[in-house]
Amino acid sequence: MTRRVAIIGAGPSGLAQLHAFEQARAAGADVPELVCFEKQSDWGGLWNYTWRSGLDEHGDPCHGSMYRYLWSNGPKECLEFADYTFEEHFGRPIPSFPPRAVLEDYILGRAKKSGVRRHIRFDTAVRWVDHDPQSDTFRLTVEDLEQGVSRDEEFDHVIVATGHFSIPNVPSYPGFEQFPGRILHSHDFRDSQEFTGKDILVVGSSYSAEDIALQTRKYGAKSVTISYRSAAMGFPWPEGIDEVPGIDRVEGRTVTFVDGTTRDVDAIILCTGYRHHFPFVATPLRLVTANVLYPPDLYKGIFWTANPKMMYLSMQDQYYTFTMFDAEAWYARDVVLGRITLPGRAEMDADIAAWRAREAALDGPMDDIDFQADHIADLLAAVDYPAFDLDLTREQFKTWEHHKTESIVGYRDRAFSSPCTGTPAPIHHTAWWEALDDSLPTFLDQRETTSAS
Ligand code: FAD
Ligand code: NA7
Repeated sequence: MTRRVAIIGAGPSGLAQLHAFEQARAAGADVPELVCFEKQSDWGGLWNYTWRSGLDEHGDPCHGSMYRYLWSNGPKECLEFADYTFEEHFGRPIPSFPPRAVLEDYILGRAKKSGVRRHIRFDTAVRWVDHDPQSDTFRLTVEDLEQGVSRDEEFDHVIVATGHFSIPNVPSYPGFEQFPGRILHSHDFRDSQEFTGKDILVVGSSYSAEDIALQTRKYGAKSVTISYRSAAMGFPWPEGIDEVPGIDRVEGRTVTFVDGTTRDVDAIILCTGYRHHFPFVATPLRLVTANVLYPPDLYKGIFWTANPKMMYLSMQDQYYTFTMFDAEAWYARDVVLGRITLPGRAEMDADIAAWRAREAALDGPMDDIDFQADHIADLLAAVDYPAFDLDLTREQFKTWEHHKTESIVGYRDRAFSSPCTGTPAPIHHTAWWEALDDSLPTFLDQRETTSAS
C-alpha cells in the first residue's frame, strides 16, 4: 500500500513541506502520496491578503491577519530560501525590507518552480484528526467547502501547518461595552486609512502594536497612544505616538490608565496576540502551548512525542520564519522517508526539557535570536538543506534590533547582504516612512540606489 502523508495548510510552512518532498523526489527518492488540505481557495497562507475579516465566505473563522501596507518587519536576508534566492526570483538584488506582495511573490515563485500545487486540495478544511491504534493510521475528516460534503480519509503521517497567528486573543476591560467607537483586534485590522484624522489607542507591546501604531500614524491618524501591560517598548517614537501603562477603565471615549492619566480616543485596536488553536485535532494529539520559542511536547520542535507520526511545523514564536520552516520541513521529511530515526520517548522528553530549561534562562532578544538560530542549526546538521551562512543571519538580526532602537521609522531603510549569495542589497529608493505605495511594481522600480556596505 502506498503510504500517505497529510499536510494541513498551504501557507509558507505547508509549502516548505511539499517543496522538501519534491526535492527528494527529484533526487530519486521514493516519496509517499502527499495530500495538502487548504481551507482557502488559494495558497500563501497569511501572505495571501484578504479584505475579509470575521467569517470567511464559507462561514469559517477568517484565517487572514495581514493588513494593507504591511512591509517585512525583519530583514529578508534572515528568511531567504537557500535553494531559491531573492536574486534568482527577481533576477537582481532587491532591498532588504519588501512589502507583503513582494514576499508573497517570492514564496509562490519557489512553490511554482517545484510544481507542488498539484498536491493541494483547495477549499477543503480539515475538521477532525484522530489516530486509530489498531491500524496505526490517522483518520481525517475533511470538508469540501464548495460542495458542503464531508468524508473520512486515512493517512500514515499528519503534518499540521496551520499557523498560529489567526485566532485572536481578545481581552476585555471595564467600560468596553459602552465605548462609542470601534474596538477591534489586530486580526481584523485591514487598512490604516480607516483611522486617518482619529485618535487611536493601541493595546499591546509587541510586533503588532509596534507596527500598527506606526502604520496608522504614517497614514494620518491624529494621535496614537500605545498601552502596555508589562513593559513599554521604549522605541524613539515619531511625534504623535507615545506609550502609557495598562488600561484601568473606559468611560465614554475617555480611557483611564493604571497611572491615573486619561486620553480621549476614537478607536481601540487590541494588538494582544494570538492563540494556538487546533479545534480539529483530537485531544490526545493536540498541541497546547503559549507563544514560546520551544513549545512543550514537540521533539525538535516538530514531533508530537506521544505519537511522532503526528507533526507540527512552525509552532514557535518567530524571529526566523521561512528559514526555520525549511529546516523543520526537511527534518520532518527525512523522518518520514526513514532517513532519520527518532529516539525513544524518554530521550525525546529529556531533549525537550533541556531546550525549555535553556529557554527559561534567556535574557532578552539577543539571547532569543541565538536560541532560535541554534534550533535551526540543530535541525540542519541532520539534513541535506543547501549551505548558507546562518551565523551571518544571527548577526543581522542583532544589528536589526540595534537599528530599531536607533530609529523605529528608519530601520527598514537599512540594507543587508545575502547569507546565500553574499550580494549586498540595494537601499530602497524611498524612505519607508515616506513610502505610501506598497505595490510590487513601485517597490521593484529601479531608481538610483546605493548598496549595503
Ligand atoms: P499561515 O501563513 O498562517 O498558513 C496556514 C495555512 O493553513 C493557511 O493558508 C490556512 O488557511 C490553512 N489552514 C488553517 N486551518 C486549516 C484547516 N483546518 N484545514 C485546512 N487548512 C487550514 N513573518 C515574516 O517573516 N515577516 C513578516 O513581516 C511577518 N509579518 C507578519 C504580519 C502579521 C500580521 C502576521 C500575523 C504574521 C506575520 N509574519 C511575518 C509571521 C507569519 O507567521 C509567517 O510569515 C508565515 O505566514 C507562517 O506560515 P504558516 O504556513 O506556518 O502559517
Ligand atoms: P505577540 O508577540 O504574541 O504579543 C502579544 C502582546 O499582547 C504582548 O505585548 C502582550 O503583553 C499583549 N497582551 C496580551 N494580553 C494582553 C492583555 N490582556 N492586555 C494587554 N496586553 C496584552 O503578538 P503580536 O500580534 O504582536 O505578534 C504576532 C505576530 O504577528 C508576529 O510574528 C508579527 O510579525 C506579526 P505582555 O508583554 O505579555 O504583557
